[in-house]
Amino acid sequence: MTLRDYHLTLRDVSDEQPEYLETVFSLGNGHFGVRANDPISGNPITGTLINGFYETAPITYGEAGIGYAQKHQTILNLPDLRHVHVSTSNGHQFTHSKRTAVDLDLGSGTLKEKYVISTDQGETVTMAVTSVMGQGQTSLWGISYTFTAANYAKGLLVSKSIAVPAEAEAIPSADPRKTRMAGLPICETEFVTQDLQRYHVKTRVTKQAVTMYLGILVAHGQLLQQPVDLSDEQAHTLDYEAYVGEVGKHNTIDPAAMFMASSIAALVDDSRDFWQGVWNRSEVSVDGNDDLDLAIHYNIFQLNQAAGRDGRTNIAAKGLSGSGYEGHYFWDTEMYMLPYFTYTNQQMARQLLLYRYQTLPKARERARALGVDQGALFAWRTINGEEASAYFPAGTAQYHIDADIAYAVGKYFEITRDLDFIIQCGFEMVLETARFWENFGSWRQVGTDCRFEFHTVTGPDEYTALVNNNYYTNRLAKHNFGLVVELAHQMMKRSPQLLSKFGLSESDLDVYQNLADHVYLPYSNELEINEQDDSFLDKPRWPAEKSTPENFPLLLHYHPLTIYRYQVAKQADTLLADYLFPEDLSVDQLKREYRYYEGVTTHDSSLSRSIFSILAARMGDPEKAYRYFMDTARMDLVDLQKNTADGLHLANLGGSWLALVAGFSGFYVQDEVVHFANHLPAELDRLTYRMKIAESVLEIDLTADNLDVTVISGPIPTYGVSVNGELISLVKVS
Ligand code: IFM
Repeated sequence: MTLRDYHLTLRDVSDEQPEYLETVFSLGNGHFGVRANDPISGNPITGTLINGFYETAPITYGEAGIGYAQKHQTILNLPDLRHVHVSTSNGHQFTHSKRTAVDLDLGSGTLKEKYVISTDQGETVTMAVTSVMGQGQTSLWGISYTFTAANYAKGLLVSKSIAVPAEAEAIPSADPRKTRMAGLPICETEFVTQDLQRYHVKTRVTKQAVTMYLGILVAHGQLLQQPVDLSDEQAHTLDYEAYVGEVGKHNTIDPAAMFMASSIAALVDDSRDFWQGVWNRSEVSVDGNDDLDLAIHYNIFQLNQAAGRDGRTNIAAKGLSGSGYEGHYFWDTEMYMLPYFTYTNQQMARQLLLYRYQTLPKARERARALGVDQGALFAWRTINGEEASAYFPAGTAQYHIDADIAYAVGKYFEITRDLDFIIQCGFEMVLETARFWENFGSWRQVGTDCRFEFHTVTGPDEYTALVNNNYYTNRLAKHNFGLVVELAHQMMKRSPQLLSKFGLSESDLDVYQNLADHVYLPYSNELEINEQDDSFLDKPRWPAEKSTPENFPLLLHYHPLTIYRYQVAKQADTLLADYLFPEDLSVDQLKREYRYYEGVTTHDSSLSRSIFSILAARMGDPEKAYRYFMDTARMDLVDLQKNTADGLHLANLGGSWLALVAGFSGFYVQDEVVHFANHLPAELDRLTYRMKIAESVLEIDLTADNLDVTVISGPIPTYGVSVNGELISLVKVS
């Protein structure tokens, strides 16, 4: 597969609304993100977002309850680094600007934009802007402005300072997906030299601190000190670099010296190296629809921009592209985004799991707050590990997050066999979550059937809350129990003593196996499908008269109690479990379930369509799979959910990769066999992609009547590989 050149331009996006463009063309490097704000008009609300840099404030409840989450956590909007002041030599400010071209190079991570800028008096010049994130050195970001004459060709004065966020009033919104306004941080700006500004940001409550430096690298034609004459027909360029990170204490970095030794060109090289690594590991090529091909590259690009790489941060629901959902991490990571890393970049997958591990003490505290004296409950939405969801019916009640995390640990181990990680961190997470399930569930005798049940729970479908025996939750809890036993046996192969390190004996494993064997999974004999929960199928369907397009998304138009009383799903729920455990049901049952649940699902959540695409492919309806895939792959580029302005839908971006891999090429791993099946839709001529399993990089190549798997680097794998149900032998190509 040849690595091609991919660029996202203004032509490829659906909308020119500024906030939308800021999101779509945002840059990030896992540590911080810079929205593509217009450098002239700026934007008081959003500028720079640092992963995990947040403020807290008490949650004020009208009617509080024991164990409710106590504090909001909100990612902070930090100064806009892109802002630039431009004026004529006689003091006319350039305050109007129009973005005329944008080009995001997915191979080098470089964003190039063109603006026509003008004054109230009509003087006009053009401004070309190039910006790039440091990817090796993730504290760095660089920007370059080049001015050329249009109808104005005389003196131009340019200056730049870090634009402090305005004291914006909180804009009350009934949209729970939007962020709230956190208290502004304490900011101090100082000029170290004329060419170097330092900006200290300290949060008042969380006591986090960051130092931002902005330094000028190159100013051709002394634009900085005195007006430059544009009439000589030369372009005049100013290069700046910013440092965003902690300076002091343990970090002796000297940004001034670093800037001196640096250049925009060096940053572009550093960024290109990083992206070449990403594409080498995870290149995808979709022949037959160029828009889709570009979209999937864009999605992979944004996943890599968003993911915290340091083991202390994670992937926010909106990544670093916007402050929607307050910069919180959800189950989205483990179930939708992590798989891309688990199967292409295991080092990153490990870092993301490490973040969860370091929140385990808080998860234990949370379990205690819920009256459970053993085990751990991870927060539904959080930055620092504490629960930040103020609405428990669709927050803490989604305790499936515990089993989602355990599932992700299991998948990581299945592919890496990284037993050290399991011994050091992974097993503890799996065991502590299983202990929570053990204590939160209850035994019930029904006739001769003795079953372990979970009551008062919310599954992934947020339009159905506080029910009994949500199928997805129970299925994942069952898996969580089984995983304790499986991983314990793996550890015992290394040393039988390891069990006692976790306070376990072999008879405890029997207890977990027994729980796994008895978790109740609701099934409707009448419809011959898995039931979403004990009561879902008994409710009336959502009324037809409330189903016209202006009623959606339902969450913005109806009180939760209106929605909860109906048989209506926001997103894939039981079907999500079907996708995770393909061995559980026949294709016929899958078809029945799909037909049923598709009829009651609104897809108001961006986490839904990718799963419907995968399952349609698996059940032999590639046309439908393709239709859902189109929506999933291009969701933010066409602003399908109408809120891309608040940030990208990261879970969906991960889901679009899954739809290609787990859907069109039928990928799943079970019992040390990697399965593929050809479900390529007729609309596509060919799909090729790379993934890494254990130490081998595989290339998978599908056309209408063929599916090839080859090893392109690393050893021939020891695990089995099956294509369309038959085990094959792999060959290595050089
Ligand atoms: O985690 C999701 C949830 O499943 C649906 N609402 C939005 C959350 C954040 O993406």
